[in-house]
Amino acid sequence: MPTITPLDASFGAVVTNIKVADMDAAEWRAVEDAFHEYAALVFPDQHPSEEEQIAFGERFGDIELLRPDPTKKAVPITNLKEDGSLYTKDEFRFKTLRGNEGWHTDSSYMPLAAKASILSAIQVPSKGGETALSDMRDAYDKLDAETRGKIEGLSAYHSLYQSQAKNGFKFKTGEGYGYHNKGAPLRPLIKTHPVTGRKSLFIGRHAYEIPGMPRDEAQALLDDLLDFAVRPPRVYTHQWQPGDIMMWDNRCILHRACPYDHSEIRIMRHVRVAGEPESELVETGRDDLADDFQPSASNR
Ligand SMILES: O=C(O)CCC(=O)C(=O)O
Ligand SMILES: [Fe+2]
Repeated sequence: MPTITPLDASFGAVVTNIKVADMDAAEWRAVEDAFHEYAALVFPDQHPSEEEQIAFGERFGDIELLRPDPTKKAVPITNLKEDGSLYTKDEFRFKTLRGNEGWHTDSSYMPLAAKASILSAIQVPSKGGETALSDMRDAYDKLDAETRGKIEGLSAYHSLYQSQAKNGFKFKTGEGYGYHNKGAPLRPLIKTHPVTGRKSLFIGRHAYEIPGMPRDEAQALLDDLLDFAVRPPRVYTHQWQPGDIMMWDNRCILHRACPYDHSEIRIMRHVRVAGEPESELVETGRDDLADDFQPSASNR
């Protein structure tokens, strides 16, 4: 049976004495229970093949198909191009990688947000390039009563066009991955976990506008919440070794990639488990994208 060792944080555990590619029913039950309890799990020294990582993901639910190749269930998150060169700063994929360095939760800007993300390390730089996670359950628990009262019942629009534009990476017309042209998803700031019933803050870089509140006031509130949330003991920063797997529950954990020297190669593999429609599918609202976030003929 797996050995489950809690991290020195409000969440997360390291799981050893198990191969995720080869679990019996009892081991799988222990892993799934640990996922719900700890919300993030680290599995050192797994070296999964692409098929094994996908199969592990499929134990948790349907796999979300992602750009750049929506026929693939696993995507490389890497600065290495197929021709062996590295992405340079004007390229679209480079901007996606830099965007990942802001705290976020996956696919919150799509109508169906993600349930879990499973990342494995294939090649890591000599320093930097960690992945940091933060526990939004503990963040919610520790909010002062005034803030809690203030955000009760509020929702925010989530948009990737907006979060990338704010980083100076404005989409070009026809470019991009997201949903905003059909209306941004509107998601409550306080989320109740569909399995555990625990409440958490549902924020991050894609959240940007709160109906009924001036845009700058909403942004200031979201910034303050994020600043409060991503602090110890709610943060864990994973220093990757090739072969590690780390997974997190996107319904209650924020994550971000940490910077590294872009002249070094970093190759990760990502498998994303789709949210269950009962809990992660929301109506897309009628939000209008502000002019400074609109796609344009050229990016700046
Ligand atoms: O590259 C990383 O460390 C994290 C990338 C990311 O945002 C993700 O896997 O969803
Ligand atoms: Fe991500």
